Amino acid sequence: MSAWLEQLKQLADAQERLINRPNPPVKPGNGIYFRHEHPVVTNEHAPLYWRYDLNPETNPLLLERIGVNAAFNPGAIELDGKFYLMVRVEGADRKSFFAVAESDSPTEGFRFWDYPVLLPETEDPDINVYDMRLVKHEDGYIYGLFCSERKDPSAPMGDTSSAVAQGGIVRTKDLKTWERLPDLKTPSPQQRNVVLHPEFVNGKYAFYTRPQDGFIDTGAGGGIGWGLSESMNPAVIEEETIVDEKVYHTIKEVKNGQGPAPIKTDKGWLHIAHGVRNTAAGLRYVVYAFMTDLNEPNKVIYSPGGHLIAPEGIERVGDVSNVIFCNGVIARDNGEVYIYYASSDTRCHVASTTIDRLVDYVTGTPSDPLRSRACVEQRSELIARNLELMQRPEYAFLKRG
Ligand code: M1P
Repeated sequence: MSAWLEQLKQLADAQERLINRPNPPVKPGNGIYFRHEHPVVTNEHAPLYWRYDLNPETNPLLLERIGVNAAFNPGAIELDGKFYLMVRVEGADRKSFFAVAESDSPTEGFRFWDYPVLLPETEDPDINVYDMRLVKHEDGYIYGLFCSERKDPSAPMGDTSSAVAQGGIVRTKDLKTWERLPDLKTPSPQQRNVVLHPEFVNGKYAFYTRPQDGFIDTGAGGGIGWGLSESMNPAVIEEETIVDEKVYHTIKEVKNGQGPAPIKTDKGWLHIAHGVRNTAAGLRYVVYAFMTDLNEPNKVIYSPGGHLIAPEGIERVGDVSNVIFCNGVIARDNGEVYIYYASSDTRCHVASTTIDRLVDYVTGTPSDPLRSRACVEQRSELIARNLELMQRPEYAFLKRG
């Protein structure tokens, strides 16, 4: 074997080890979910044939030609017993695109399909696309709701950063052939984190939105919004109301956004969302959960205080540090739930749990009492009940302060 092929084989072997490594849950966890030991997809999972010219005549030094910077914020879906992640892949050139990674297991072995998704464009082409939510709707289609970003046409000369975000929509039956629909129209000047509710509501398509005045700042907008549309082609929301608002001194003080489509449970619609607060080190993104009424999916009935998942260890560091973001979940018929989340806009992880555990978490966790003293009172009530229980001999192994 030539030295060139030898070097290529080394790259291929390293990638196979990465893709095939077991990814066990990290025990004992917190009872709500288990994180898994390794990221499920990273930029290193991108096939070598996406990145290298594999012809020794045109690439005699075996250089990486078109690099992949990151793989994060995946949408997720299970189809016929296989698990699919619609990964936001970001090239070294900063442009994001979508690519499907597939596995027989929900927690390991994800491998990208041969080609990334060649997303159809509208008449006004997207400059950047990201964060696709995959939603199996009762109308029979799988919808992909994503953020479409374009340069702000009203930006003053020299402003090369201002952008406009809108809710892009595609649909498919097989994740292979995609039909592009017009971008969602709402009363808000910008939209991100748009998600389709999986069922009709009053015979209409129902959307979770995130109205925002600016590209980063939500301004007077913000909160997880809600609106109905007669059709998906085009999808038009005349009236937007707020389902879950941003609140001072909480994990969603600056902004929040719906994650994947909510999961239907016996107790209500279970939502996974992200909340953002500001710190001296910049924005901090965490994932939280809440539940809405089965008949009125825009009415919050349970709102546990605090985060469900916050960045830990390596998750804290990346291109946009201190970020946990989730737009993909798989809830299986057997009650297992896989939460796919990304850390710091860099890599994809999975946490495993069950519907029962998440419902117990959402319905049994007290809501944020919004004041330090009230939080201490809330915690002290739990402590008092526990200290009583700890008098029992079977709790003798628990030490007191
Ligand atoms: O960089 C953190 C996240 O920022 C945006 O989320 P939001 O719209 O709530 O601010 C998105 O661009 C998301 O992709 C990104 O992970």
